[in-house]
Amino acid sequence: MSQSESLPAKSSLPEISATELTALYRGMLLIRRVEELAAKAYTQRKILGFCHLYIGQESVAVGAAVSTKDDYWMAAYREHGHAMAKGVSPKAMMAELFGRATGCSKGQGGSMHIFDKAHKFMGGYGIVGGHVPLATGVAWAIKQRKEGRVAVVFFGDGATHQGAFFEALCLAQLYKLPVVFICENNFYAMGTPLHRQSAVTSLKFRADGVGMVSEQFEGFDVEVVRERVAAASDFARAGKGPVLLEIVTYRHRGHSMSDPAKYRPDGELDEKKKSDPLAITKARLTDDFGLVDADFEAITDDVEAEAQAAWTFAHDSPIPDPATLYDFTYAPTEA
Ligand SMILES: Cc1ncc(C[n+]2csc(CCOP(=O)(O)OP(=O)(O)O)c2C)c(N)n1
Ligand SMILES: [Mg+2]
Repeated sequence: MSQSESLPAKSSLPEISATELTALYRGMLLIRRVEELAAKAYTQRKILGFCHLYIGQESVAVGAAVSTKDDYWMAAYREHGHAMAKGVSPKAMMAELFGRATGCSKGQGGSMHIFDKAHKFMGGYGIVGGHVPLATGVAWAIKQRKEGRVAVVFFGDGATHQGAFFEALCLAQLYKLPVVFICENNFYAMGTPLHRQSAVTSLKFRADGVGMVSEQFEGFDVEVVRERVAAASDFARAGKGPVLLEIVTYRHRGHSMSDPAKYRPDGELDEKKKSDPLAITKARLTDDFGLVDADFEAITDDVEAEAQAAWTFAHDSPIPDPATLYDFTYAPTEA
C-alpha cells in the first residue's frame, strides 16, 4: 500500500438525527454519573483496588459504538465507559466494581477486568499495551470465520511505546486484518506528559512504519468520533486492512483514584474543560436541534435514577461464594 492512502472523507452512516444525538448525549451523561457515584463509593471504601475514571473522555467510547455495536471491543483498565457504551448495564458494571457476585465478571475481576461476552466486550486489561495484540488475534479469528466483523481496541498514549503494540500493528497490517486501533491520546501516562514519553508526539505516525492507514483528530465532539470511527470500521470491514486512529482527548480526573494530579500545569484542566464532551453536545442539541432546559432536566433525572439504581443493586448484592474463587481461572477442560 502507499502510505499516502487515507480514509474516505465520508462514512456510510446517515446524517445524525435529534433522536440519535440525544441518545448519545444520554449515554455520555450516564457514564459520567455512574463514575461519579463510583468515585464516591471508592472514598467510602465500598470499592477496593484500582479504579481509573474515564470522566472527560466519554465521547470517544460513545461515538465509537455507533458503527461497531455488534463488533468485538477490548480496552485497557480505564474501561468503565467503554463497557457501558458497548451495552454492559450500569448494574452489572457497578456490581463488578463493588466485587459482588452479580457483577459482569462475577465480582472476581473488579474495575480493571470488566468483561461481557454477550455484548462482545472482551475485557479490560491492566498491562499497558498488553491487550493490543489480543485484538489482532480476535481479528484473525474474525477473518478465518468470515464473520464480517471488526475488532476495536482502545489504549492510551502510553501504550504506543510498548513492543507489544508495534508487533500487533505489524501483523495486523501484514495479514490485512479487520482491526480499528484507537489510541486515546489524553496526553498523560500516569503523571508523565506525552512530550516526556516520546520524541514523536503525533502518535498516528506509529502506523507509518508498518504501512497502515492512520488518522488523528480531536474527539471531544461525539459526532466527530461517530463519523470517523465509522469511516475506519467501513474500511476495515471491507477487507482493506486495519486502521490506527489517534483520538485526542483529556481526562478530567487523576490517573487513578489515588492520584490528585498535581503534575498538571496551572490552568490546564480549566482550559480543557471548555471542551467537555457533554457541554459540546448539549450546545449542539440546543442550537441546532431545539432542545430546551426541560428536555435536559428530563434526561438528567432519568440518568440519575438509572445510576442510583445501579448503586443500590451493587450495594445490596451478595459477595461471591469463596468456594468459587478458582472456578473461572481456566477454561473448563473437555472430558
Ligand atoms: C507493562 C506495564 N507497565 C507499566 C504499568 C503501570 N502503568 C499503569 S497505567 C500506566 C500509564 C498508561 O498510560 P496511557 O497508556 O496513556 O493510558 P491512560 O492511563 O492515560 O488511559 C502505567 C505506566 C502497567 N500497568 N503495565
Ligand atoms: Mg494517557
